[in-house]
Amino acid sequence: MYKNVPFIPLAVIAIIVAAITAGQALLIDWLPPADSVEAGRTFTLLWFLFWCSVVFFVIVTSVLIYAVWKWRAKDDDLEDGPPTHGNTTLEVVWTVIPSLLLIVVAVYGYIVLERNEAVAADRVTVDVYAQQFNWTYGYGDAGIETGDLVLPVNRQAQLNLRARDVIHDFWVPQFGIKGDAVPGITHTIWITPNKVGTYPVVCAELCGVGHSVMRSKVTVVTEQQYAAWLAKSSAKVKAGAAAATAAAKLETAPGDAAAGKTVFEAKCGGCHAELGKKAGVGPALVGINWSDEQIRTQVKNGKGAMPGGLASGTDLADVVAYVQSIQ
Ligand code: HEC
Ligand SMILES: [Cu+2]
Repeated sequence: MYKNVPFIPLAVIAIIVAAITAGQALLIDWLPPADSVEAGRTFTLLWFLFWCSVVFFVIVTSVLIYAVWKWRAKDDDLEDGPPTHGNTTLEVVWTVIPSLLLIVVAVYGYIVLERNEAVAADRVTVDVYAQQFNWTYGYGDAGIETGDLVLPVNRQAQLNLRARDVIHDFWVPQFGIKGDAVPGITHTIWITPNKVGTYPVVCAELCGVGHSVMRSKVTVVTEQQYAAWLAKSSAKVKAGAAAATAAAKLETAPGDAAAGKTVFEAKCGGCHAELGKKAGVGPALVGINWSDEQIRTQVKNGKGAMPGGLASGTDLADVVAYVQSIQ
């Protein structure tokens, strides 16, 4: 039955096609190194699909090339070809094999997805905020907000992706996982980095003129380094909050009008003439009848031609007391 099959020319063509195809696959670095557990699984699935495709591509292409070359019509041959009837065995074979393969691929793909999305109990949870054109990372419980992501190695990270304006896409090529950040939706992805190092975070969704520079980095560190970083950062957050509270306390404490007069001369007198009693660049401040809070806000934020931030802390409390003293 196989007497008429031209095995040798087919084999020669197949070897050439296979060499070209496999060469393309092996000589070019198509994928980044798989530096997360999930990337390992996904990339292996990808290569499995790829090599299955190579096998069928080589078979089909070899037969096609041979047939086109061997049975091409002569120049003066205008006849229709002889009628042929289908080959039932062949048709059954080429239906059954792809069907089986499809089932294998579906099951394999399902297993990879199931494992990649299995949530670990000891995972680290980070809120990722995307905004034209930067990334911010929030470590909820610790109150930390950073511009660069820090993750412990060999521990699952759950990233809750959110967008503050338009659609963005969180992508670390080496982690093999991508996730859209969509306004109004929290989209969750899970990544288990398994190698210490620094990787780029890329926005993979065209999000505006600054899209190409919407990058930050993720640093994967050891569990001890992570704990130390977390402790240090949250201490900094607490110190910052304490300092802000202390400063706010100073600002709102009852001020000293005499000391405020000195501050006023130095900081305000240039625009509010005669120590605020006459109009200059700014209006006269006598008889405005503002509350302390209103004056404080005016000095902190400024308005129109008056710049903000001219006084803070005790100076601010004192200057407010001075303005009240000339009412
Ligand atoms: C660069 C000039 C300039 C300096 C310096 C300046 N002011 Fe003013 N200030 C203005 C102008 C102009 C306005 C009017 C702003 C507006 O309403 O558009 C104003 C408005 C005010 C008002 C509100 C008065 C009203 O009736 O609207 C207060 C209170 C005031 N200044 C307090 C101060 C104090 C206190 C300082 C010093 C810490 C200060 N200003 C420094 C220019 C200045
Ligand atoms: Cu973006």
